[in-house]
Formats: sequence, C-alpha cells, structure tokens
Amino acid sequence: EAAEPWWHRATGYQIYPRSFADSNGDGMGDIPGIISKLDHLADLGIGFIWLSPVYASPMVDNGYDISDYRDIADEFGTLEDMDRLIAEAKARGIRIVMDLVVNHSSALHGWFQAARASREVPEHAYYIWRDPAADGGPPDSTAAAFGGSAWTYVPEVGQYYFHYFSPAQPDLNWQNPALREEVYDMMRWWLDRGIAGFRMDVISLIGKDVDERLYEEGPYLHTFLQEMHREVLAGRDVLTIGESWSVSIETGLLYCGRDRQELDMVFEFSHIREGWHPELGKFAPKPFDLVAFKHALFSWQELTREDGWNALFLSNHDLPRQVSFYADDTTHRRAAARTLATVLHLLKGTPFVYQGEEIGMTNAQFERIDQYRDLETLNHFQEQIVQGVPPEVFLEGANRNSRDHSRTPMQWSSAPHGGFTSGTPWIEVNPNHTTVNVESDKGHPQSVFSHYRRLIALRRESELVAFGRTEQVFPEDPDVLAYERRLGDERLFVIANFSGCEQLRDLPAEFTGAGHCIAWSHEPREDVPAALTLAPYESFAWILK
Ligand code: ISL
Ligand code: CA
Repeated sequence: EAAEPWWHRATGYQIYPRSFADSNGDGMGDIPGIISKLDHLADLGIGFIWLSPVYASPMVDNGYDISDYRDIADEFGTLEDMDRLIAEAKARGIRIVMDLVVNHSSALHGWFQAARASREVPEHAYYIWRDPAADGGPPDSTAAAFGGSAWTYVPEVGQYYFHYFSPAQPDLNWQNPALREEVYDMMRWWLDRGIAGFRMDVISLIGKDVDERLYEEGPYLHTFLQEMHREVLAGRDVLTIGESWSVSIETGLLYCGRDRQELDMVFEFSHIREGWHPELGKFAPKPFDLVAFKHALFSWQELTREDGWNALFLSNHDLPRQVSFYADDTTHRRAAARTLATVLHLLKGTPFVYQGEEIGMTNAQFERIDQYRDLETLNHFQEQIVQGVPPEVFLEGANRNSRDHSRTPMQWSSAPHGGFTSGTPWIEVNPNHTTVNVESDKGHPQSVFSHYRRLIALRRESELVAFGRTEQVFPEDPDVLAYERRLGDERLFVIANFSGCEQLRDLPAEFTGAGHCIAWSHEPREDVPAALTLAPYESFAWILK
C-alpha cells in the first residue's frame, strides 16, 4: 500500500501575485513581496501555495497569457527570485504548486510569432489554423469567452487562428505531438527546479475538436492527460489539480479516479454556477439558492467516498469574494466568514484558501466602469451596452460577480493602500482596508484568521476530518446547511445558518447530548441541544460524545 499522499492533510493557499504584496513600490505585487509574507502563511498553517502565473507575459489577462514558459515576468522578479521563493517556502514546510496555462499561449510567445509569419515553419502547427469561409469570414460563428469571435485572421498566412479566450491567447494545437512534447519538457524543467505540482488552467479544453465544435471535455482530453501522466508525472511525488468548468458527477472520476493515471483532483464549478443566471450569465446573477448549492456540494462528497478526491473552494481569482456572494459582508461579516470556512474546511477533500479570505475580505463596490481592470468585465460591458443594457444595470451585476473583486490588493494593515504598496496600486484597494486588514483581524476576539488557523490544524491532526464519510442532514432546508462526518465510532456534526435571520431547528436525537465544540462562529457551546437556535450566520461543529 502506497503512503498516504501529503495533500490529504494539507490546505492550499492561492496567491494572485499581482495583488498580494508589492516590494518595490511600482504598484504591482511581486515575488520578493510574497517571500516577505511567508511567515503569515506559515502562521496560518498551510501546506502549499498555488501560485497564479508568474511567467513572462504581456499581461493582457494578468499572466494567463504566457510569452515564455521558462522565464519570470519582469514585474514579478527573476528566476533567481523564484528559486529563492521555493527554498524559503520549503524552509517553512510549504510547497509551491505553479499554474500551468497550456490550453493557449500568449500571441507574443516566440512560437506564435513564428507561426503567424509562415505556414512552412514547424511552429505553425503548434496552433489551430483554418481557412476562411467562402465569404472570407471566420470558419464558424463560435464566440470567444472574453467577447468577439473565437477566430482571428492573419493576412501573412491567409488563415484564421482559434482562440477560446481573447485574440491575445491563441489556443495551442494539442493534436500536434511536437507541441505536446514541448509542454511536457517544460513541465519536467519546473518540477526539477523543486516545485510540488501544477494547477492546470482550463485543462478540460485541451482535447477539443474545433471542426466538430466540441471544446469542453473534447474527444482527446483523457488520452492527452494519460500521456502527460506517463511522460511527466509518473513516479514523482507531486500534486495536480485540473480546472474544469464542464466536469460533472458523470465525468468527475475520469480525471481523478484511482486507476485513471491522470490527475489528483479537479476544481469543479457546479456549486459556483448555481449562483449565475441560466441565460444571461454571470453579469446577471440570480439570488443565491442554498438547496441547489448543497446538492452540488454534497453530490461531490458522495462521488469521492471510495475513489477520487475533492478540491474544496468557494473563492479564487475569477470569483467574487465569498462573504459577499454567499452571505453578508456588512453587519455579520465576521460570523459569515467564519461560518463559510467551517462549512468548507470540515468536508472531505483538500481545501483552498484564496488570499484575503482568511481575514474575510469583501467585494469592492465600484461606481464607474473605469475602476475595473479585468478584460472579461470590460469586454462584456462594451458588448452589453451595444445591446442596450443600461450601464447601471451592468455595473450592478459586475459589482456582484466581476473577477476584479478578488483582485483588489491584499489588505495587510490600515496604512494607505492597505499596506500593499508604497506606490499607486494597479487597481484600487477596497476602502474598507481601514477596518478589514490582517493586523486588526489578528487582534480581534472573533478573528477570522485564528478561525482558519484552527480549521487548518484540525485537518492535519484529525483522521475524522481528513477521511470521515460525509452524510448531509436537512438537504431540503432553504436556510440551514448541516452534515455529519463519521469514521469508525467517531462522529462530527456541523450545522450552519446561511440566512440573516434567526433559525430554530429541532435536531435529530442521534446528534444531541454531550459534545465537544471544535469550531464556532460566535461563541462555543459544549452540548448539542434538542432545539437549537442559530443567530444570523451562526455555525457550530461538534465532535459527538
Ligand atoms: O471566470 C470565468 C467564468 O466566466 C471565466 O472567465 C474564466 O476565465 C474561465 O473560467 C477560465 O479561467 C481560467 O482561464 C482563463 C483565465 O482568464 C482565468 O483567470 C483562469 O482561471 C484563461 O486562461
Ligand atoms: Ca512590485
């Protein structure tokens, strides 16, 4: 029997480098800034960092457009800085997982520069080209995720190239074996440098068949993932997490099942998509529906009972701040932040904390479109205005769901710009940094940070938290989320109020009586009462006696 993988007990922490800590006053976070904050992360108790891209990039999509996979962006530092980060993190027991963005490169990558100049060079086949339609227009009507057509014409070669995202992000042609070998070689190069694995950006797109207009989970996906495993991952003690916007209960174990030799876990978004409008999308969110959310969350707990593994998250650099989206970021902010953490961190899987979540950071409320930076928000604004959507209506949606909420600078202190930079930040800091910041949170009796530290320690120390079987309680309850974890005779009961009103529930007799409270939002209580009154966003987790 192989040793238990290290990530079964570890918690991950996502850093969005541009917004984490700026060491030189240019308004942009950087690697030396990250190094200066490693003690904060060690104190939190995390096992590894997922570092959003730091590679060389023109930054059209903040680094998700890579122009050199073997170099670091100037604004973030140098390869030496990266080596120092790996070493300094290691000295604190923290591993580094890098982002792997290989569905597409930047249009400024040397490969694409060669590819767009001539059909005769080998690099041409690293990208996806098609002839114009009969009328000279694009080969088909597919729209790009960030607006406009998914096809852009290059007169030099008389062809269109495919880009699922922006024109600055041409899709790599995974059908080409030489391209695949380039990617594998680059992955080995980084692993040999001492990193502990990869978070794989939109990996579910690499098996696409553009002629059939099959993009997500295309016909070649699992063949390529298995090849990548054989060529790069087999025999190495590394962690791989695939991002997939299309994975479902039906396909989940194809990525991370024990016998698949593909990935260790996937970021799946069914619980996130629950909060989007079915036709109008993320910029017209629908009211949060707890029952649907619970269904998504717990069906994945069930799926991974015997095989596979969960990646647990509510926030990342593409999503709004979780207290604002799922709960309340005003009166009940602290309780809500602690409750969301309890609910997520006591499930089975590997939890991820997104920077600032550990102090309950909230969405920004921008008043003008020019305060936004993200190309997705800006492009969709242009498109929707043309379609007649009033600007204030779009802004309302963006203020709830834009990707920029998670990208405002990390709030370290009440100093100007939250102590993030001594210069002018690339995006405005949230004005609430004067009260919501690391320094003030750590001193507060209801500290969000201490709560996270406790939960992260529980996963390291408790077999029950790490491996217990999850069973949902009250699945149809529209305001309360509850579940049980069980391992042998040990049982854990978690209950959380997801509403801004008091909630009274009669608890099933099997849960009531003596308990040991291991996590709470307001004040601990040791017994589990037959009739429990929960204050707004109140939660408890008890080990049952
Ligand atoms: O957040 C999203 C849902 O609308 C998408 O815009 C998101 O970009 C997409 O889900 C994939 O995300 C990943 O790939 C993108 C990059 O912009 C995101 O930051 C990244 O997480 C392209 O590389
Ligand atoms: Ca900087």
